[in-house]
Amino acid sequence: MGFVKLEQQGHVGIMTIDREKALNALNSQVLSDLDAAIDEVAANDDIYVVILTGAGRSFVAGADIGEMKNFSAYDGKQFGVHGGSVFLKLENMAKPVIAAINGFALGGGCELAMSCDIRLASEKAKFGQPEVGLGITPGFGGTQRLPRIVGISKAMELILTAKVIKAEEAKAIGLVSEVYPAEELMPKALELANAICANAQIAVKESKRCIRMGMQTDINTGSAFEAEAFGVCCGTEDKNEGMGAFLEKRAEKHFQGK
Ligand code: CO8
Repeated sequence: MGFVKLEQQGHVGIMTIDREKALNALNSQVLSDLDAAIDEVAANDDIYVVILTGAGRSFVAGADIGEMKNFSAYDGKQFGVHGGSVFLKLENMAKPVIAAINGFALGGGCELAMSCDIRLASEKAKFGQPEVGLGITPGFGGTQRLPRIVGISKAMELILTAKVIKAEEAKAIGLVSEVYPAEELMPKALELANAICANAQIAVKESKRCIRMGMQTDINTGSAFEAEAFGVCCGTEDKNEGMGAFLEKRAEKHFQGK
């Protein structure tokens, strides 16, 4: 995992894309390293929540233009399938993923951020889908996730103009939840991650699953997922602990993920 560093703070796993000299641009190797890192954090039961960030002044400045320049039509499709599958794996991971967007989130970088569950940005972050200016379409989910997140009109505007927007505008259109001064971004991301870690993890995972599945289906089917998840949680010891703490007027709770 040469281009993706992993560290753990408490129950929080921090994945850092680290290809600083190319502003963390995603080439095939970075995608494979990210894939392996996702497998590792997903398999680690001691990690409840994941933070994804970039090394240096960039989150991810896009897919690697040098690598893509010589792609044939076949190569382009394969690259799209590779990146798309890694991003789907991230999105579908049972545990929540917070993007701490420290700088450029362009093209594949914006698409990567959109595959995360919660997006926090530094004031220095910049967002955009510059692909049509390079003669290509977004290829790692931008045409699919951006309209789901910001609505069709804004997504069309951003993708068809290829314009780059600042963090505050990204917040105004709902692309990120919060914007912080650069030095506060990681402390705030950790604070948010730890707030999630403090809750019952089966309920956290079931909630994520319901939201993710619900966004792709009709309300009747989604409500059925939710009822099923609620039933799963009602059978857990954590539900007894959480409700017991409330009824006993006890502040501390000891969830065990069971
Ligand atoms: N790919 C490759 N190298 C890059 C990339 C990139 N996306 N972005 C930056 N770099 C490299 C630069 O080439 C430069 O390398 P070197 O020092 O060897 O010349 C180094 O990073 C530093 O970059 P700059 O000198 O340009 O730094 P600046 O601060 O002047 O500019 C920018 C920063 C504005 C971020 C600028 O680098 C830039 O515009 N980068 C490209 C942004 C972009 O267009 N991204 C979208 C790429 S397309 C894409 O992501 C498609 C995703 C889906 C593909 C699916 C295919 C199927």
